[in-house]
Amino acid sequence: MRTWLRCVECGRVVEGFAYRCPSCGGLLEVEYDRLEIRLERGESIWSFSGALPVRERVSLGEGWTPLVRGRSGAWLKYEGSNPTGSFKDRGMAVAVSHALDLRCGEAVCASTGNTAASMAAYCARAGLEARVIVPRGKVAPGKVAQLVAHGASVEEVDGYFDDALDAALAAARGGAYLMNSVNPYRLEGQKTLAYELVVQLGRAPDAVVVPVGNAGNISAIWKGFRELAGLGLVDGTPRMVGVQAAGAAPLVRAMETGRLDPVGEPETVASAIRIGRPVNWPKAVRAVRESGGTILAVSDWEIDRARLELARREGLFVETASAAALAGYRRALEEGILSAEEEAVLVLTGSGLKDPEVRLPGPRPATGRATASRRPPGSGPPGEAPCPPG
Ligand code: AN7
Repeated sequence: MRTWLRCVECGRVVEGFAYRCPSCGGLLEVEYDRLEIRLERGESIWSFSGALPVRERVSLGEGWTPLVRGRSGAWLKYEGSNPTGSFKDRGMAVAVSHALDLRCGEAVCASTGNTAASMAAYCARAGLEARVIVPRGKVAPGKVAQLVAHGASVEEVDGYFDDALDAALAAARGGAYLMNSVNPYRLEGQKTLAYELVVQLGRAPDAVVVPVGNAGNISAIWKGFRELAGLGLVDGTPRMVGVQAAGAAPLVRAMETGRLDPVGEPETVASAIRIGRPVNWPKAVRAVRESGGTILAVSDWEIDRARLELARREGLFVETASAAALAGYRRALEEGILSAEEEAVLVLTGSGLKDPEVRLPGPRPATGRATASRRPPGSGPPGEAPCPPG
């Protein structure tokens, strides 16, 4: 298999490794002369090695996570059962393998927690130095414990994820291998979620609903479906529905304007997606447009409530950001963006054990329901009680 990088903005082909297009600074994407995607069950993402651009194969058994039919009617893809408890392991297995291919000894990332936890574990496994940069006081405690346990060196910056990313980019210019999702190799690992869904369902779903922070995952999953469609392995492709927290939702406007106005001080209880300047926004906008999907913003109240609903009605304890998928699905049904007849998959991106503070939301605040009057009777969440009935 031969691979190269192509700029998603100007189309320039880049041989060798880069994080950005040398001509225009655009994001890069991995391309292949020949993709081989074996649509059958496997033990890890490496069952798709014919579509992964590396020689080394570092693995902790990532991927092949459960797909559970929810009582809500939607399918629940539970990424919390990856080795470090989030979807990041798919990408990290490939990116750490690539770092080994390149003989890099040190990896760096900025993170709201999960990228760092995953990187720390995979670097421990592969014998690489792990250096993580996180926003001070804004990382869930389970993720901090993972960093300490796996022996990563941790640097805290005052500010937000976006400030930490600037510091990580500087470290990468100094020669460290950058594990953030601006790295196109990492996203190759994450595209395997699309392949898995097609194996698990026997077809592509009608919609995939994904919590969005830096917008790498929604872009990666869409690339997976595009590849399957290009090979004639699926009949149709799903609409990609991204969900942001209302206090950190720059992509909602970017979809309309075609440019990104960063949110300077992003605020949300969903610390994993508290990101004001999503680096992959051009890829995400393309994924949503090509797929006929949308980006929604949901309130913190809706996220907290969805998290409880997942725990109490579905039996799945997910981290706060992951609950945005269900909150967004509910909103999409309310607004008529999706119908209950459509087959939707909610990507539950991480485990609740990382983020053990459980908030019991009170009555819906007046500002928490932008579309109350438009909700058809009976289509919304069950009742307005603080906790959904069990
Ligand atoms: C649970 O770990 O950005 O849109 O630094 O941890 O691909 O960024 C985490 C992101 C969703 C959003 N759900 O994914 C990080 C980080 C969970 C997450 C997202 C994250 P992207």
